[in-house]
Amino acid sequence: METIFSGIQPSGTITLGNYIGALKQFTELQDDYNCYFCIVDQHAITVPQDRLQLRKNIKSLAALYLAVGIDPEKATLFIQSEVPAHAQAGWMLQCVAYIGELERMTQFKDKSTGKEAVSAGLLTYPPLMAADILLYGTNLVPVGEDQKQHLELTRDLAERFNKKYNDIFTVPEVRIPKVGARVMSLQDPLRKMSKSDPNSKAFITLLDEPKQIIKKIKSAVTDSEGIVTFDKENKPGISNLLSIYSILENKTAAELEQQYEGKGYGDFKSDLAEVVVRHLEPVQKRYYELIESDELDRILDAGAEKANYTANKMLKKMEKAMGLGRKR
Ligand code: ATP
Ligand code: LTN
Repeated sequence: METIFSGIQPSGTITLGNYIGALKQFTELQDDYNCYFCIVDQHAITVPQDRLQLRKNIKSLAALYLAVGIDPEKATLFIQSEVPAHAQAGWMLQCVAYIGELERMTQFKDKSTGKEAVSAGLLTYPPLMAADILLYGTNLVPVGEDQKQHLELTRDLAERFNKKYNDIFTVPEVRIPKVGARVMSLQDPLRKMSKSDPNSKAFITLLDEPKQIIKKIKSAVTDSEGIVTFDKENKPGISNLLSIYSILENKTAAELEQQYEGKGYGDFKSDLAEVVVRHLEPVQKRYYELIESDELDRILDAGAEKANYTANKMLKKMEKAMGLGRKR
């Protein structure tokens, strides 16, 4: 069986964007691959986090992974900081990466522009991500569109290491969904929906209450034309809402355009809100059962044990290839 690895930052409650771009793929792939799904808390601290909130977000993200359908019998679910090999391998890969290529990463540019203090970790984020992936001999990495560039860098680092030291890494492929790879902000449809957006009206989280969902969708920015058609260039707002609807209900944009012919944005938005609420209802029910139970800790303990075992084997190979430590 081939191996899959992917990670999500516990930097807030996950959004419909994370679900559609990433998590939905995870649940579809877990039957056919040996899967590792990670809560990348060390990546989250590349920008300031509140300690207590971070703790809460980590547990909450673990419960959400399970609530959307990740099965711990099939996939390994674990917390990055509980597998020290990630940080160790991340350091080694920092020494393989060039500053110039890290500075070219658009996520770095987006998150650092205009900030007074930018952590060094924000710059060296991608080698840690590469470590996450390469430690498990990963073949495939399911992510949203925004991570494509990081994946290309991961492949470059793997190839560079293999050539320079020893041929130990599998060079992973990226898997980006055909539709929904980039769900846009509800307030600015030219920017991606992001769970750490300071404006909470810009995103819908998987834990939003029906009333909030209805309000956020109603106030989503569209255009003044009032015709429900898919035109990403000229009508990015309504096109984004159409994409969300289309993915959740498994209908094409053309089918939806037909369904809403002659109707305005008001009708379309209230139906979309109903669709979102209906999809999230069972997820939230399962989430609140899990978050109160001991089951979650048991699953994360077992996940960390399994991940440590696999990751340490690759870490030893990396150390040997680079000549670290003593000969054993
Ligand atoms: P942050 O706001 O803290 O940067 P984020 O919401 O961008 O977080 P991540 O934790 O960085 O989310 O990403 C988790 C996964 O969700 C990744 O695979 C990423 O590509 C995907 N993803 C994030 N935002 C979107 C989006 N708007 N549309 C589709 N996929 C997305
Ligand atoms: N960089 C990703 C999160 C992430 C990840 C990973 C994704 C960290 N490590 C390994 C896939 C594989 C992000 O910001 N979305």
